[in-house]
Amino acid sequence: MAEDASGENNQPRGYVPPKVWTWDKENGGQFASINRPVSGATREQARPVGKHPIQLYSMGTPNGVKVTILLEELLAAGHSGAEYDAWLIQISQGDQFTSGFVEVNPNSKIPAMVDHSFDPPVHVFESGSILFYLAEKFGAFLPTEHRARTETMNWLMWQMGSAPFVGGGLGHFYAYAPFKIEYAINRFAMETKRQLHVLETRLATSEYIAGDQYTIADMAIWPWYGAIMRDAYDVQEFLSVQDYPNVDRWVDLIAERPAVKRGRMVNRTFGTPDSQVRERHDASDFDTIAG
Ligand SMILES: N[C@@H](CCC(=O)N[C@@H](CS)C(=O)NCC(=O)O)C(=O)O
Repeated sequence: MAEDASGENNQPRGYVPPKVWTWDKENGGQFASINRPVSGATREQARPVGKHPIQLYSMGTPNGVKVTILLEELLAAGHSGAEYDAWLIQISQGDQFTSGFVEVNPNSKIPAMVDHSFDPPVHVFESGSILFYLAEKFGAFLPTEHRARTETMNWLMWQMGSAPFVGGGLGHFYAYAPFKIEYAINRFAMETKRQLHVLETRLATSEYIAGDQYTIADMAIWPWYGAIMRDAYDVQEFLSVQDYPNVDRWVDLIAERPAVKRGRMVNRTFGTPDSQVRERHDASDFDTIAG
């Protein structure tokens, strides 16, 4: 750590990190009140279980939508075993800290999934792991040919490692932090633009992320970078997103898919009422909302 005993150059001015950090106050940022420096359940509550083997516990954020897009794509491709119940986990109300959720994901983040077609049921957490699990289970959206499969996994892992700089970095400091910190915003704006340029370069020579096939890599990357290109954090002008025409082309290409349109609606808690299927237990739940 750079030394500045007086804290004169720090923000806020005069702040010097103590020798040992203690949890003595909330940081004031949006969502601050639900976070704690320890893991584990804060209240006893069993998870609901519906009629299908696949039980999803999630919310319609970019990380949640990755999985509902894949499930809807699997169903559209005729994999009827991918029928699922999607239960809403309201993270602003701390549902991710209920005992039933923590049993599945000790990290208390959506999405989490349980596959009841095994005894005992299989617990799956981390969106990338869920995408890989389902793609393997149904033999879909993950190429079997060595190079194409490796390329898909490269980009899937790229997304898992990169998007936290966008959401937890730029999104947090540009939109959610209680005050604007130039240093933090510059650092994460630079990184987000660098990542968009990585995608721009790739998509200049490739129709989809991993090559000429639509894969779980597209499903992982689109919810985050599609949102950054279109409406997330009100940051589009700030980032000059018009500088990424190939990303723009690909964002529309994915957005037009009927299964993507359905997947985006599941566990959604914002937007117009007719865009929200808060819980999904049957394909007809989309008709109810449309009607
Ligand atoms: N790496 C995880 C990230 C999941 C994640 O950050 N989920 C957020 C919503 S998008 C969450 O559950 N936040 C609740 C909390 O932080 O308490 C994944 O991809 O599954």
